[in-house]
Amino acid sequence: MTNIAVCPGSFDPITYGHIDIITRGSHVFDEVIIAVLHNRNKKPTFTIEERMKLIKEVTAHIPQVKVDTFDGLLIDYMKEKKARTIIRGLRAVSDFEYEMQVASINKKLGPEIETFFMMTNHQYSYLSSSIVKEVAKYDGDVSGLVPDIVENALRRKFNHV
Ligand code: COD
Repeated sequence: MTNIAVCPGSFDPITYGHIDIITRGSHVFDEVIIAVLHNRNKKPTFTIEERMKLIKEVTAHIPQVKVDTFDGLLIDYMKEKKARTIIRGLRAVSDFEYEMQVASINKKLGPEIETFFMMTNHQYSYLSSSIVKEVAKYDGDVSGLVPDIVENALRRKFNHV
């Protein structure tokens, strides 16, 4: 049986922190689906198409990775894909409370599905898409936080080209 895991998120945009857990997840599972949330209520910086294109480009070298989008409940998407594991990254104690709440509600909705937590690589423990956007907005240096193509996309988005 193929062991499929889903790494869900907003990825607005993808950072080296995300790439680190995706890469490490791909060493554990046969297939890792990066599932980008299509949240109609929230106004993301990058469109769903832009986010998926960036993710595909920066994960193209990992054969186990697929990129997809989902709407609605993650658990319904998991069942549709016959995936048994949700991959989540943990950065700091502050992530824990929220992640435990989400993992618990997901366990109630889909008892057969497990949440698999991976501790962040310490060099990315402070890294989030929001922090990267805040720096990029004011034309700060985001090299080392995101791949070059994401850095260029941020520059274009914030009119710094
Ligand atoms: N180091 C390690 N991991 C990291 C880092 C880092 N520096 N940065 C981010 N991550 C991890 C995050 O912890 C997360 O696991 C993943 O990367 C994606 O991060 P984000 O920030 O892009 O994604 P989120 O947290 O916005 O994703 C939230 C979901 C989309 C998963 C959630 O809202 C969801 O499942 N929505 C669907 C509705 C649903 O089913 N709700 C029920 C549960 S409430």
